Amino acid sequence: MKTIAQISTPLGSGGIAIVRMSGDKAKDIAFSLFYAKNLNQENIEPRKLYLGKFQLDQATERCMMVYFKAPYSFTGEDVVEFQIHGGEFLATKVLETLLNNGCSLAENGEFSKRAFINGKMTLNDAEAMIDMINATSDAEIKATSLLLSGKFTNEIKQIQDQIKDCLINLEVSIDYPEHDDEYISIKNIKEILQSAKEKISNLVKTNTTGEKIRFGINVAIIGKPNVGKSSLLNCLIGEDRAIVTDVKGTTRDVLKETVVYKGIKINFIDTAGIRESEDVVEKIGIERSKKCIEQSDIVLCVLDASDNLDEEDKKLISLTKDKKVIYVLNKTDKKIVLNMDNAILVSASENKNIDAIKEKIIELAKVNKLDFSQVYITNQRHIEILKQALKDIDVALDVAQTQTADIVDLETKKVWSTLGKITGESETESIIDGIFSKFCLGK
Ligand SMILES: Nc1nc2c(ncn2[C@@H]2O[C@H](COP(=O)(O)OP(=O)(O)OP(=O)(O)O)[C@@H](O)[C@H]2O)c(=O)[nH]1
Ligand SMILES: [Mg+2]
Repeated sequence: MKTIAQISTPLGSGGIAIVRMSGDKAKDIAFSLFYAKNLNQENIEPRKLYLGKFQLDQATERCMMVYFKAPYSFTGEDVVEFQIHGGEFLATKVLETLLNNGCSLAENGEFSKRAFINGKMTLNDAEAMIDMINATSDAEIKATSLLLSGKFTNEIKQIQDQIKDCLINLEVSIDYPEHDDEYISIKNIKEILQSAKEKISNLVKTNTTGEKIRFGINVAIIGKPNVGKSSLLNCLIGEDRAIVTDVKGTTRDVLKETVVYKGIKINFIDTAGIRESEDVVEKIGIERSKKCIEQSDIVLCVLDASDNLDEEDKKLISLTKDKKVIYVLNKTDKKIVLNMDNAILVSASENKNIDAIKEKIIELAKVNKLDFSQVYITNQRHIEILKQALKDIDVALDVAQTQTADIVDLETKKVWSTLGKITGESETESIIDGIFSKFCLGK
């Protein structure tokens, strides 16, 4: 395979930049360009940093070099990394020099793809790594690191192995009926498929939480005009983001802002105040607010604590009757008139009791006591595969009731290969390419 090279650190200025090579010729190319006193191809020790000079066209760059000997490297091939002075131009120059001396430019994720091909990581590891790189909250990192630890893959692999064992028995009973009993083999397959169905269904259920970990909890802030929704949003995100005025109908469009609270992402959506309106723009905003209610996980229904509930408030409350709702009584710095059980009393203008809202949100979304010793499915591809596996299992169970062994064999194999799209045991070229193309350059 050709020797590839790329800059592995983000482009831009920094303390150091790393340019990496992987492939059979990595060491040869490195020694044709890098010079360190008393160092040669024979006496270089792997995983040790050497200080030396890298020969550029017109100049030399003083830098460090490290060599990883195959198969003990990230890609499983010979790898050489140069740690050079940070700077986009310099890093590009070093890369150019490597390309002029026998390297090919690595595509997105090509280092990781090679690691996969050489058995250094499973497909799942690769995906977990992408998620880790893109993670934006503690919970996401924790859930993803469990994926990287292989716990999830192992669970799936176990199911796959059990299915494989049964399939082997079944095939033996088809080919050598005198050896194994077909009836018993099919009975075993049914049992294994039933237990797989249960395990996979439980994994699928974790996705509700997994999605919240990954994308955040969507919280719509709704209420009549002027109750202080935008003021509340600004307090919740700790920034003056939304326009606040005493004019009713200030907010015309939805505004989404994300905060991380106790490691969990919460997406707050400020909406237009809901009321009967003739104003065309405001009307559109109100329609959007209603849609927001439907799409949110939780609704913050904001009411004015200094005023009694009127018809509009009551209408609003009935709009949210099928949702998880938190009632927030705002403006408690004024004389409090409104009294409501289970409501949270706050004052946006005095920034009072705001965290109580966030606390209630993570409690209602059931993410306040996450158990990170269990797997949460946070990856969309995984969830789709698991759902497909459940469908395949149902078909296989169905044919196991009525059909002959060879058909049972065929349908059960499908379950096995579907699960293989997670463990990498039956993957096709296109899945692999799809996954690795999501990686950044030099990874
Ligand atoms: N006294 C008091 N006034 C507040 C409080 N919160 C908001 N206000 C005031 O109420 C008025 C309306 O505030 P906004 O945050 O714009 O209200 P809104 O619900 O977003 O209004 P629309 O976007 O028009 O629907 C402003 O004059 C705020 O200063 C509060 O806690 N106490
Ligand atoms: Mg507003």
